[in-house]
Amino acid sequence: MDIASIGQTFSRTVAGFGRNPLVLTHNDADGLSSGVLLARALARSGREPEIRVVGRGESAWSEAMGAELRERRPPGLVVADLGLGPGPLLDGTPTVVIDHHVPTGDAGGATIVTGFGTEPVPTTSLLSWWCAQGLGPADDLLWLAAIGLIGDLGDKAPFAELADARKRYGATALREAVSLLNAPRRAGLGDASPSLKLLMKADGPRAVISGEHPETASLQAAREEVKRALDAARRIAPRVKPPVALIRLDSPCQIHPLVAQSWRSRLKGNIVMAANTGYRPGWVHFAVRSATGQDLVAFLRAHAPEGADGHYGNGHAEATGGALRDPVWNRFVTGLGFGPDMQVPVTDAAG
Ligand SMILES: [Mn+2]
Repeated sequence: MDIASIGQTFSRTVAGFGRNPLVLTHNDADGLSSGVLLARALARSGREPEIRVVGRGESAWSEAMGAELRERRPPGLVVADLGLGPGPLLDGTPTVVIDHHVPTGDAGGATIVTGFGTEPVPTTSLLSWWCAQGLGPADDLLWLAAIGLIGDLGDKAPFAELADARKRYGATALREAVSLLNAPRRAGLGDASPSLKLLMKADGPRAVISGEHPETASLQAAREEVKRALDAARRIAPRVKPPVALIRLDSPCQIHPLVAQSWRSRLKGNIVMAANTGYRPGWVHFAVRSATGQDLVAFLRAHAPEGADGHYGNGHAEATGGALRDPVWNRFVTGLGFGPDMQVPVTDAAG
C-alpha cells in the first residue's frame, strides 16, 4: 500500500467538503481513535468537523442512518471503521469511507480507503493516520493510530508505526489507555461518549490514564462493571454441537466478544460462538471466533437463517458475529443442531 497516494486520495475528496463535515465512526478503540484523528486533521485544514459515534444496535449502512444523514445534510462525510456497505450513504455528498472489514458493498461511488486484502491488514486508525498526512503534518497524532492498532490487533501487531509509538509513548501507557477507552461501550449503558470526550482533549495516552481529566473516573467505573460481568460469564460451560461450541450469556454488558475470544484456544477444534441474550431486548447478539483457521464470515453466510439482515455476519474472516431478532436466532441455532435449551422465548412484540 502506498501511503502517499492514500493521503492524496483523501485530500482530493476532502477538498470538496464544506465547512462542517461529519465524521461517522465506530464506538470501539479503533473507531474512536480514527474519528478523533480525522476530526483533528480536518480542523487543522480549517474545517469544523462534527463526530457522530455509531453505537450499540446501530449500523452506518441502515435505513435509520440514511434518514438521519438526510436530515443533517453535512457538506462532506467521512465514514470510519463501520464497514463498507451498499451506498451511497448520502446521495450527492462527497464521502470518504475508511475501513478494513470484509466489504459487503461499494459505498455507491464514495472514495474508498480500505485495508482489506493487504497483508498485514492495517486498522482503520492507521489508515486514518495515513489519510491525515495528506492534509498536513500529523506526526503528533501517531499515538491515536497506535490506540486503534492495539485495540483491534494487540500490541504486537506487525506495523513499524506501532513499534515507533511504543517507544515514544510507552507500551504500558498505550495498553492501559486502550483498556479504559473500550470499557464504556462494553458496560451496560453502552455509551462511548466519555471515551470520545477524553480522546478529544488528550495529547497522548498518559493524559487518558492519569486522571487529570474527569472522564477517566467514569471509564474506570465502566471497566469494573465489565470485569464483574466477565467473571460471572467465565463460569458458564460451552455446549458443543460440532463444529460449533456455543456459550450462552445473559448480560447487558458487551462481553460476548471477550468470552468467545477467551474460549478460542481452549476449544481449538471448534468454531466458538458466544451468544448474549441480555444485551438488547428482542435480539440475540453473538461473537464468533475460532482457532481452526476457517473463514468465519463464509461459515455464517453458509448458515444464514431466513430473516438475517445487515446486522449478521459482518467483520473479519477470523473475527465475526452478528445480531439476530429472537425468532431468527431460534431458527439459526436449530439449524446448527442445538436443542430448545439454546432458544429464547419469543414475545409478540419481537415478531
Ligand atoms: Mn477496526
